[in-house]
Formats: sequence, structure tokens, C-alpha cells
Amino acid sequence: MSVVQENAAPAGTAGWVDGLFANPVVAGFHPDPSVCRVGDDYFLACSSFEYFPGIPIFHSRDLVHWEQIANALDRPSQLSLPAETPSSGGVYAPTLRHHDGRFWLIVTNVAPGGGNLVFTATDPAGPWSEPVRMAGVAGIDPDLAWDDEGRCWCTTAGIHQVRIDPRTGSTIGEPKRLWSGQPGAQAPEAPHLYRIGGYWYLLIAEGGTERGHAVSIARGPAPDGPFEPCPANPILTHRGTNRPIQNTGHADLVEAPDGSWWLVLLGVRPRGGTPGWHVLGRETYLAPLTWVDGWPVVGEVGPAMAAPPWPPHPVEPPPAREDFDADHLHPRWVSPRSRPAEYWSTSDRPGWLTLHARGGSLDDTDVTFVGRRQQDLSCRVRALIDPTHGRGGIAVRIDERHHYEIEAGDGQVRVVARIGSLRPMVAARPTPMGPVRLRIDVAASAPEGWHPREEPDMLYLGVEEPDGTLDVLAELDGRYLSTEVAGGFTGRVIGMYAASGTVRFDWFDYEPVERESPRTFEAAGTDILAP
Ligand code: 6LW
Repeated sequence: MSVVQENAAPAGTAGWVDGLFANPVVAGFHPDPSVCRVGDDYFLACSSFEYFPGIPIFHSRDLVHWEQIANALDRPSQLSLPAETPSSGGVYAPTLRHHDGRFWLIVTNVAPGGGNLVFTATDPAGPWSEPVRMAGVAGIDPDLAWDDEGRCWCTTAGIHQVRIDPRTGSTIGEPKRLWSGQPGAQAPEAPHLYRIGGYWYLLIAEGGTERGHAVSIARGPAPDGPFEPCPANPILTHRGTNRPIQNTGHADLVEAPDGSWWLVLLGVRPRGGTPGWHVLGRETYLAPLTWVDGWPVVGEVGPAMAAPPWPPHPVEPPPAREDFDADHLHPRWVSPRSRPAEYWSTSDRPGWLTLHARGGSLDDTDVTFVGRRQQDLSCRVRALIDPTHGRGGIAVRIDERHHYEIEAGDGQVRVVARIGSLRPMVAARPTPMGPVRLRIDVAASAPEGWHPREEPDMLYLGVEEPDGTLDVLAELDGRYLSTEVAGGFTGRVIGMYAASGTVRFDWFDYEPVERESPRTFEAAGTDILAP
């Protein structure tokens, strides 16, 4: 019997065991995936909202193992989010395509003065170009598709469409409404348009990005229709099911070199009692797709899935320890809104990350915070901080109003929790001056022994003693750092911050912790899609 563990390995390394692979393929807050293939190489982009740098770009050779190679929007001239940018504002829903020898990326920046922006690159690892603004394109979730005559069609949520010149940003002709999905379904969005065989296919998401999320499709003779809906719509939804992966939608299609078809999509893993809380944000999943009578049929979307029929191409797992020996930060490190060079450095004290405070706390939109997405349901995070010249610590953040942190400074270690309008200091204890190891253990609740009010996970915040034990200052319920409580489109980001003065970090560890009970293929295999 084959066994695949849902949470056995860090994202991107997740198993390819006995012909199975583990979903999600890109764990943690990585929603709205868009994928394209060039030869044997796949590239994938996700939304990034208020974080800078923006739009993570991943590479894979097998669709299962993904490595982050860049953030496309990695300089202020491409993305400058003002301090007023609300959390879950910023940059939404990319489409990534390869056309005419170049990579094309279109996103929406919902911040004032933003709009629909096109970037190009010859190498998806960058550099990406300056933005070209599509001034005549309204709405979010822009798609790019080219027809045989080289005309470019931009399709947006609604579903609307207008022809554009993506090189200049000009629009050609009037916008047209194409199709609004299933009658009565809310939020037709996330359109992607493809020429496959003799048809143009219009893939959309609908039902909203919550539990009602779904994927539907229509086809027509031309890029602007008329479109005939698939009789089997929605072609994918997990609404109303007890599947461990929910909110499935916002998908993109890709054909493999062997002629097989695959869907990347977003989904979430709610945990705990009712109504269920997902804490990692919307993640990227992979599902197989076949064609029957010219319509796509989506295979299961489960935690353990039959692997593609080609050899695995694993990528190097990210190291548990980031020790800040380089003069730059890996693209996995992000900051809310901006990361001005004068507030962080790895050369100020070589081998340490030095952070200078600007905003006072994680309640402020301009806090100095450098973090990475939480990608595992259970994990351990720790850092060695030197707070001699300031106050700072490590934090788990969803937004300014939802975060837990443990910080050191002024001869004290303390835990602060921000939950909506409440901001209690939960615990404090004196600490000797000098470096201290701060640690947060995140422990997912077991799916067994479920009860209606059970939390999705618990967070243990404390100081790690020299013998490696955790002196816990506070145990906090993880539901308050979930999307169902905080709202919005993102997920947890865990990292380091400076609240006052200057604080330095020698290293930061992020390690997945295996807590799940093994799942059998048979158990996961019953998780067959049946809309
Ligand atoms: C995105 C929309 C959606 O623009 O959520 O799930 C929005 N789908 O298509 C933000 O990610």
C-alpha cells in the first residue's frame, strides 16, 4: 500500500512517492496561479497583493516540483505601493504567457493610479520590463491571448473583453461583454482564453473565491465568441463536499509535451471545527484534465494524486536556515508594501540581517517586516535576535489587525496578540541583555477527534533555551489568524520585524513539522471529483 503524507516535506519538495504526488504543489499563500510552458519548462505566477516584491514566479520541469526563481515586480519603478494600500489591496491575479519569443505578464494593481499593467521578459527569472499601462482596460483578472493574425485579446472579470496593443497599452475597438457564467452564479472572474483544436475556449471561475468557488467553461468559433457553455458546468467545484481541499477555482490550463492536459488552480485546506478555518491562504493545486467530445473533464483534486507519466524532476528543498550571508534576500522574502533599502541590510553587520524600525509596530502599514509565507500546517520558526539597540522580534501576520508576535528589547521578552480591535500584551518576562532565541511553534489540530469548536491550529510563542527546549510564554488559538476571521485574499506570512531602534538577526529557521497521520492512497483516491 502506498502512503503519502500531506505535510511531509517543504513546499516544492513534496513527495513523488510510488507514482503519487502530494497536493498542493505550491503551498502557502500562492493564489490565482497562471501557468505557461516553453519546451520542457513550465513557469507559474501567483498574486501577491500588498507585498513587495510582487508576483512570485516559479519554474518546474514536471508540474509538481516548483522552485521560486523570481518576483517579477522587484523594483519600486515597477511596483510602488503607498503606505495607505490596504492589506489585500495591491497586485491581483496575473496571467503569464509566452508569445513571439517573449514572456508576457499582465496583472491588476488595484491601488489608486494602478490599473492593468503588462510586463515582458525574455527570461522569466528577470529582469522584467517596466509596466505598460492598459488605460482602456477596466476590471480585474486580465487575460492575454493572441489569435493567428497576431491580434491580442484582453479578457477581464465580468466577463468583458477588448482588443489591445500590449506593447503600447492602447485599446482597439469597444469593450464587449462575453459571457457571465452559470445563471445566478456570483462573481464570474479569472477568465483565460485558449485556442484548442477548432474552438476558442473561455475558462472562468465563478461562485466567489470562498466555499462556493467553481470553474466553468464555454467555447466558441472566435476569440470573441459567441460562446456556448459546457453542458457539464461547473467542470470543477468542491462546494458542499467533505473534501479536505475546498474553495477550488481560479484555474489555468496547460498542455504537456506528451499531449496530456493539466489544470493549475487555487484551493484551501480548512481545519478545525465549524465553519472551518484556513490559515495558509489560498494555495496552488494541480489536477489532470482530459477531453471528451471537445469538453474538458477534470480529474480529482486530492491531497495525494496519481503522478504525471514522466520522471519526477525534484528541486533542491529550501534550506531550513537562512543565515543572511548573501548581500541580497532570496525572492521568498517579502515585506508589506515596500522594503526601502535604508531600513534593511545584510552588510551592516556581515552575516546578520539588520532591520531599522520605521512604523512602530505590526499594527502600522509601514512597519519594517521581512517575512516568508507559512507553507506547512505545522512548522517551527525561530530566530536569533540581538535587540541591544532596539526592540523587535518574530511574528505571524495576516494583516495589520491580525498578528501574533514575540519580541525582545528593553530587558524584556513579551508576546503581543492583535485580533481585530483587541491588542493585549499576553505575557512578558525579563531577559538578560544580549542575543536571545525567539521561537514560534505552529501545531495543526489532528483531523481525528474533531469537535465543533476545535481550533485549526495552536501557536506556541516563547524563548528557546540553550538545551533546545521551548519556554512557552503564550499558547494562542490559530483561528484568529485565519482568512475566515481576518478576511481578505492573503494568508499567513511569518518573519522578523523591528518595532523600535535597530535589531539584528543572525539567522532565521523555518522547518516543517510532520504531524499529520499518514494518508493512504485508497483514502485519498476516494476523493474523486463529481460536481
Ligand atoms: C481574484 C479573483 C479571485 O482577482 O480572487 O479567486 C481575487 N479568485 O479572480 C483575488 O485573488
